Amino acid sequence: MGCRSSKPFEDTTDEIRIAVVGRTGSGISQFIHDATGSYKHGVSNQTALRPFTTEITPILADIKGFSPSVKVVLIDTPGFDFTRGNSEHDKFSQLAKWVKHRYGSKARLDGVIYIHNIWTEELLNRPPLLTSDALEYICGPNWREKVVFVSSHWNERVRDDGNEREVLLKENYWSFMLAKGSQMTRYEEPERPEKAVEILRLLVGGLSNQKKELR
Ligand SMILES: Nc1nc2c(ncn2[C@@H]2O[C@H](COP(=O)(O)OP(=O)(O)O)[C@@H](O)[C@H]2O)c(=O)[nH]1
Ligand SMILES: [Mg+2]
Repeated sequence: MGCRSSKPFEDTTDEIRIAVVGRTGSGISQFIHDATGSYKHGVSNQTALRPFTTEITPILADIKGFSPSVKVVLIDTPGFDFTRGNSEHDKFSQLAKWVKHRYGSKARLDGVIYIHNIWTEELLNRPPLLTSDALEYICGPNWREKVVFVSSHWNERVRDDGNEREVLLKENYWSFMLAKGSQMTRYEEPERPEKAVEILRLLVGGLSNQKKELR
């Protein structure tokens, strides 16, 4: 993928940092729990009414199937909530500030996993994601190649089978991102560690080698 062959990271840490973002309740913390096998306390109770994750939290994890030399940090984030006026852009800005504050001004994020509950309709009515100064600032100019859009909650099928919703997202909200190298996949139900790791692999791929070469 382009992001691995282009300009090296200014940040020479061998840690691979991936932020997980999305709307509250979409399954951000659940995904981190499933990928890491820990962090159960970070996942909200299904019946919780309020946002459960209120702080940006890095989780250093041994990912099953990854070499022990690959250090992955998954960054849990409070969800955005369009109805309360805090959009994805506000949250991306907070994330960018947090990354620079925590890891230093030259620090980079290696990837962003954007989780979306397939049954919530709001993204279908929102303007497509085209730009993000904040993500560009922390992921670099080819930031779009480092973003994976992951639809979740497929197992909560209500009316239709969800396929049409996915197509609409592909053709609208996410189309520009896909054209510029972002990826899109499903996380069909929680407690699927293998699938969660497969999604991480979409981002990690050859990245660990690139990081080592820089040392
Ligand atoms: N049915 C179903 N429940 C899920 C899925 N992903 C997460 N959940 C549940 O939804 C609730 C909210 O998940 P959580 O990860 O805490 O949400 P977030 O961190 O605010 O995005 C938890 O009870 C999860 O177990 C999914 O794909 N399907
Ligand atoms: Mg959470």
